[in-house]
Amino acid sequence: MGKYLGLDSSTQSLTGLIIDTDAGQIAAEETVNFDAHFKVAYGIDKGVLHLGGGQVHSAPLMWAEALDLLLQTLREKGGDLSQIRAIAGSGQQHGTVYLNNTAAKALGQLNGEAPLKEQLAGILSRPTAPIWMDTSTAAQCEELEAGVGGRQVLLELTGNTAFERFSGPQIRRFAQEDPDAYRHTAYIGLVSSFMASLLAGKLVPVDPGDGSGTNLMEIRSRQWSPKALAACAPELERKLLPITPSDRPAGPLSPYYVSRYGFAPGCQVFPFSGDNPCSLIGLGLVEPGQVALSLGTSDTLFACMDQPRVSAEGEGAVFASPDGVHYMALICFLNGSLAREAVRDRHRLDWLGFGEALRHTPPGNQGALMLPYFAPEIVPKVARAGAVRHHLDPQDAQAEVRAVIEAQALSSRIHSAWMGVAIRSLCVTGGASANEEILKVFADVHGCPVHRFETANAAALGAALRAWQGHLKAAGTPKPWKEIAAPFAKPLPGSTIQPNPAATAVYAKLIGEYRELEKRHAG
Ligand code: ADP
Ligand code: XUL
Repeated sequence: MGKYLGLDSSTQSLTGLIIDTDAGQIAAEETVNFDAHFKVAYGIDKGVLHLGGGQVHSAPLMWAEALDLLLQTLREKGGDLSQIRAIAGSGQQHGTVYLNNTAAKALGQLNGEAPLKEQLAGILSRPTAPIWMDTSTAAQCEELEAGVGGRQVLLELTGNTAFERFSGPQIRRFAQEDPDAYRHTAYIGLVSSFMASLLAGKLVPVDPGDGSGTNLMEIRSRQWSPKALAACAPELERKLLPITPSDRPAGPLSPYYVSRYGFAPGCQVFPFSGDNPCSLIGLGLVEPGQVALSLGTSDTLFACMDQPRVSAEGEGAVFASPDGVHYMALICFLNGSLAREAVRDRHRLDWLGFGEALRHTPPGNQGALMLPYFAPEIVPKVARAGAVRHHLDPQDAQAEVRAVIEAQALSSRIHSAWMGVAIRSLCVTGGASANEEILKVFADVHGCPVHRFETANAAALGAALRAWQGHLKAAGTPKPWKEIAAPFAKPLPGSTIQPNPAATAVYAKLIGEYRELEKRHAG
């Protein structure tokens, strides 16, 4: 028992969450928002860099700087970090980090006298990292599928068809566009493995949960697929960090953190996983059939599964669960919070006004519909940005608000059919899960209760739970996942939102019309 730290390195922020397993409570939770601290220094907007032509990157050195700032804040506000026994983490999925041959040495020599950013400034062979919002790799997706013998082969091998945001196509594009820099790349890792490496002071492998989001991992053996690596880029087998089980200790925390922030020398570091796989754990989805919704920068709907059921049409993705046994089905919508913000800002509203608009408009929006493609969409695949309005007055702020939320909820229902899981309830997390009016629409469209939790950051909580589980297992006193999740991943009493049957009936009729509209415009 003791305290465990979970970190979530997401698109717009870095969060640290400490659990106290003796008290069965969250002991501290702090967030560093990237734009609030680093907007000018790194030229970011909402955590990312738009480089043109669909390329969306972020800055690994900014994440390192954020880690120093977060740990300083946690020490100031969260108390004595020497009580933390182990740390695990979560990273935005699919993003790739490219390191040169000085990286391992620099990580191993971190010295508590100077910040990470100063000591690690020279380790990148590519200064920025392409992330999940990048849509520039359509050609590489086709090439990767063809290279392994076709789309169906890649699907069977890795559980996924090729996606523009997945790491494999991103690596291939880099190798093609900048072969010199690719040649000088000694190691390629993910956002998750990069953050874990900063903590362990050495290169930490990739976990299978996040490895699944590369198009390069055999989904059943949870190992890199030699066939996919060969089809992706030269010498990738040598450059790509290996895969390790999610609960195998990566090593002790680097002395850097002991001297700078007062951690105990024996504090263990566990591999980081993807943010969605960690949310799966943080919401207690450790048995098949349970379904969750994350309303973060992206909106994702996901479920725990026994077997890696695949989405042949490319509607969804399949990842290995970091519980080491199960799988997760996931649908990712790019137009999540940023689409909600686009409507909010267009009509000069705040979140309170946004909620008011939902309260004052009827389910079904009197026939007004929107396809909320403020940016290119992942599901359904929409290559070019452009919101579509159908019987919707663009000047009618209230109708616009309802239209964007109904579209998101209807789309999540339409595109979840392939998962083959009956949605009887939805566990929610992510920044927008604070908005009750938004959740009511999701409850009505899915016709099921929506459960809320103490923290809206299930990814960081899941990471902390993974640290606890890994630490117990390494000590020879393992605990079943159900018992690990139970004290923390439980809905807040009295917070469940029930569907309104009349509204559910309206949406049951509307769904066909929405599907038709989508078919006319997607592609
Ligand atoms: P990520 O982990 O992807 O970086 P978060 O889960 O932290 O994202 O969610 C951040 C988003 O939450 C912001 O972009 C913002 O739009 C949204 N958000 C925060 N509060 C509210 C609210 N009250 N209503 C709707 N959306 C909100
Ligand atoms: C999932 C996905 C996003 C990122 C960022 O496939 O691309 O949800 O993990 O949160």
